[in-house]
Amino acid sequence: MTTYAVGDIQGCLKPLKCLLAEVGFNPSRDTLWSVGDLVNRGPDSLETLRFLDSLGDACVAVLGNHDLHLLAAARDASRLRKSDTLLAILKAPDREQLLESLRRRPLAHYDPTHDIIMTHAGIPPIWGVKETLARAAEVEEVLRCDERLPWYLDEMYGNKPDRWKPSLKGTERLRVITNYLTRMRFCLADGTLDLKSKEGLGHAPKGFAPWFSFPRRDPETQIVFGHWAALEARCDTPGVHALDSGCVWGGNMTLMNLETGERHQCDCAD
Ligand SMILES: [Mn+2]
Repeated sequence: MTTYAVGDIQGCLKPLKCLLAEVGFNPSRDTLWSVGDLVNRGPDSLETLRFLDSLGDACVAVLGNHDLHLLAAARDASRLRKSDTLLAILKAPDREQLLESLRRRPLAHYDPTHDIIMTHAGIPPIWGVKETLARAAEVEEVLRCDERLPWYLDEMYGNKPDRWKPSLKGTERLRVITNYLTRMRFCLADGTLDLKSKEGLGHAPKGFAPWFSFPRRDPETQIVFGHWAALEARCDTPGVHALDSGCVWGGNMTLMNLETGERHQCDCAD
């Protein structure tokens, strides 16, 4: 009965399986959390989705920006970029099944037993756990709605608005929630986002700081996140666990035992 969390997989199925074998992961007993970005850029995105689906309830994955991009590319293939490695999924005989399962995954997952919350990019300093889950649920509802999903996938891209306000409505509201939970790195104390810089801690735009450097609304609750490969899975803020060690960029994949905090890394090439 162990819960493990893994960093961004991005289609790197081999190192994932290597880590699961190393810890003796058993889906009938253990649970695997994934911080999202299950697919893209790596070699085995299709098989990664099939594998995670095969784990059923033993896998809890939140959506990352690449997962949302896959949903958008499935609706309109002209959105595919040169660097995307999503075609095999789009051509797969089971694509509808895989996409259905993906769009039902959450943007935030909270486990009260462990008092740990997981999102792909993190939690802005202006939100506690309760608000994060409520805002995530607004986007999740749209992703699961046949009528509204195509509309939102058309409207989702963009960096504006760059700050949450409770009065936001429609596209602006959903987009800023999505950006906080799936794309954030640097922000201001009031939640204003900078979505341009992708570098490490030393490269904060003037006046900005990493989202986890601000006081937290729920300091007791631990946070698990990925997305920021330049951190190399290191974060000095107590209770905040960075798990993306840039496997798809030639780095390691990181798996963490959420009960003991023990970390395992695998760099086996695909
Ligand atoms: Mn990401």
